[in-house]
Amino acid sequence: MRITDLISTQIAIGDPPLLNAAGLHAPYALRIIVEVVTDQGFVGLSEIPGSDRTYKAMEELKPHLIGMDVFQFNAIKNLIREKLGGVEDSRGETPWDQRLLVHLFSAIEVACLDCIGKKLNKPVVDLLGGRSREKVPFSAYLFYKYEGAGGDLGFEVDHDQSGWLKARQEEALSPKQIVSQARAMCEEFGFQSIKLKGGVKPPEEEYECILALREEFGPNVPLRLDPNALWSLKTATKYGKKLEGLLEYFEDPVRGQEEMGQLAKRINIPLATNMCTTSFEDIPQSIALESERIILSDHHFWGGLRACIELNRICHTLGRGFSMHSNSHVGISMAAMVHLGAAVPHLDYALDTHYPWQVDEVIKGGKIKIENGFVDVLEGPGLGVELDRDQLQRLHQQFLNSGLKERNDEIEMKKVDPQWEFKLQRW
Ligand code: GKR
Ligand code: MG
Repeated sequence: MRITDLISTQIAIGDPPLLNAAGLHAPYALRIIVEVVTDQGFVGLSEIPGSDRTYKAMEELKPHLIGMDVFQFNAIKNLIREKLGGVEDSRGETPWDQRLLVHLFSAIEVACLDCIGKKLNKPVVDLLGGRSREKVPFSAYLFYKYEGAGGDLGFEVDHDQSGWLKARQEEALSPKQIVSQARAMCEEFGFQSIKLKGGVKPPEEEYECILALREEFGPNVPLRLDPNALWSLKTATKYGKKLEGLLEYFEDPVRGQEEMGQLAKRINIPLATNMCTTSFEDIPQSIALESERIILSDHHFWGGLRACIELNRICHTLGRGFSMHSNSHVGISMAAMVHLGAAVPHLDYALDTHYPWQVDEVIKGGKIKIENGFVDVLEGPGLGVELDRDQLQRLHQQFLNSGLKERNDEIEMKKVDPQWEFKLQRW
C-alpha cells in the first residue's frame, strides 16, 4: 500500500491561560493534523505539536515520502534521517520537547498504522500486540491559571457555561482554588489520581497545595507534582523530604539526569521524568545514575507507538515504571494514546492528559469520553476516529487568524508581566 499524498494542516485549538515553568499558555495551542493518503483509498490520520518549522519540514519530506510503502517503517525512518538528519535538533530547555525528527517520524508512523488498521479492518491496538486491558486510566492534570477560557475569549469567561466548562475558566492561584479545580475536574471525568503542574509558585506554596489536595481527597487518591526542573537540588531535597508519604511520584523536580540521580538518593519518593530521559540513547546513563524510577513515555517524541512498546519492555526489564506524558491536544492524539495505553503489557500509573482543558475537537462525534477516569479502547478500524472536515477547516482558519507560528510561553507571560523571564532554575 503506497503513499500517494501527504496532507498536513496546521490548526489552533483554544487553550485557557494555564501557567507553567516556561510562562503562560497562549490563547491557542498549535497542532498539525497529518493525513497519509494511499493508492488503495485508505487515509491514515495523526496529530503532532504544531510549529512553522515542523510544518515546513513535513512539506519538505512530502515528495520523498510519496511512493513509499506504509509498511516500511524502517525505510521511512531512514529517509527522514537522510533528508533532515543534518538539522539542529535538540529538545531544548522548555517543559515540552522541541525535537523535529522524532515528531515527524511519529506523525508518519501513526498515520501509516491507521492506514494499515483500516486495510486489515483491525484497531491499532491489535497492530501493537493486542489488548492488555479493556480501558485505559488517566489522571487529572491541574494547572495554576489566570481567569479565562482561552481561544477567542482569552482572559475573559463565557458566563453561559456550567459544571467543568465553567470551572475550567476560573482563576486558580491559591490552594483553595486549586482544590476546587480538582473537585470540578474529578467530578466531571471521575479521575482517581491527580497531578499538579508546578514550577509556577514558590515551592512552599506548591507544597501547601499538595497538602490541601491531600486533605480534600484523602490518602487513596495518588498525587503528583511536576515543577518541570525549576527547583535547585537543595530546594528539591528540602521539599522532597516534606512531601514523602504525600506523593505517588515527583516529576522532574530538578534539571538533568545527574541532579535527578543525586536527589533520588536523598529523598524517599519515586522520581519520574519526561525531561531528562527522553530517548533510547539516554537510557544507559539513566541506569548508571539511577536518575528516575518512572519514565513518562510520549509517542510524539519517543518516535512513535511501536517505539513506546519497546520502551515499555525496557522499563519493565530494568525495573522502571512506565506511564505517559501529554501536551495540549485533540482527539487524534487521544486515540493514539489510548491504543498505546491499552497495548502496553506493563502500565503502572494513570496517564497524563491535557484533554479536559481543550474544548475544540477535530474528530467526528465530538470529544472522546473519559468516564470514571478511564477511556474505553476504541474499536477501530485503525485509530477508530474520523476527521470532521468542517471542524478541521474552522480550526485551520483559527490558526491563520491567531498569527501564532510556534509555542512560546515566555512571550505570552511577558504580555502580562513584561519583567518576567524564563530561568533554568528559579528556586
Ligand atoms: O502544557 O504547560 C504545559 C506542560 O508544562 C507541558 O508543556 C509539559 O510538557 O505536561 C508536560 C510535562 O509533564 O512536563
Ligand atoms: Mg512533566
